[in-house]
Amino acid sequence: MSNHQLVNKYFRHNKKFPHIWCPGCGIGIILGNMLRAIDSLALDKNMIAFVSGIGCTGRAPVYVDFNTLHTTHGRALPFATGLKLARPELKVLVATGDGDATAIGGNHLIHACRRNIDITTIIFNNYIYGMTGGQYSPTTPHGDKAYTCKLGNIERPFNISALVEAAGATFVGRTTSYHTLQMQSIIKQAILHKGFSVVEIITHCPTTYGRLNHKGGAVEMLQWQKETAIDKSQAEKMSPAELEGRIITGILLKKELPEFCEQYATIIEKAQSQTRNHGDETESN
Ligand SMILES: Cc1ncc(C[n+]2csc(CCOP(=O)(O)OP(=O)(O)O)c2C)c(N)n1
Ligand code: SF4
Repeated sequence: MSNHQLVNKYFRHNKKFPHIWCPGCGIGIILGNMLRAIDSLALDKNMIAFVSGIGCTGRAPVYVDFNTLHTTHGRALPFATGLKLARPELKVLVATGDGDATAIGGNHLIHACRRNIDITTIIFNNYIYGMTGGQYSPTTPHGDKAYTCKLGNIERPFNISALVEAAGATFVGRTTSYHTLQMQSIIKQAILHKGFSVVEIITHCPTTYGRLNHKGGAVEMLQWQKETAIDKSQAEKMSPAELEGRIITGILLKKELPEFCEQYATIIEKAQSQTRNHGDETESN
């Protein structure tokens, strides 16, 4: 599909543009490739619900023509959980920044993982709070600068993919905004996975993180992603020392476990049959 066709088919181009993102921001690259993944799966737009919290990333659903929910900071997953339970036939997708997902929303993230609810969560990890001007987030690398740690971050960052795996996610993928074909492929497989799937995408915020850490502009930051990422299949042959500072990409985990909405449906059935049996007993007495 050409870019022109993609815009006409999926964007609310007549209503919601211009968008708020800075020139060179990685968020648009991710959104475009997410739409390409969805298009290649030939999913019905009306059967998709796209949910977000707040942040530059949180604006993504505003611009696209799905069922969309732009909610409160850190709370995309509780909204998405309620929606999925009420309408399990919908494909529910979540877009969330690293701050939204792992700081204010961290508790919701780990519990969604543990429940294995059939939601695909795409975490746009740009290592900083973009929207509010560059405060550090739980993924800001140790020693790097943000406006709230101008002399260098003394906290150790979360490894998002390891965190969600430990919390019980049944599909975990990681890629970068440079690796667009890999990104499409991982997002497709995450959407098709039955259970809680997380795709962590390392992306660039040239305006705050890039500027403060002298990373250059968007081109240099993409170049860094290209040089730093290493596919899982190659990484498996390397030593921990060789992997120091590298971003391991690919599908990091995929396993089948009972899904939350399906289990919830069996509980509803049990409760209803108990009520019916109890009613029968009462009538026969
Ligand atoms: C309850 C609440 N606390 C704080 C804020 C302010 N706030 C808005 S976006 C944001 C952080 C955004 O960073 P991130 O989630 O990493 O997304 P990005 O903007 O980088 O895409 C914060 C702290 C808010 N809107 N609501
Ligand atoms: S502040 Fe950063 S994350 Fe937000 S739109 Fe600008 S470049 Fe993108």
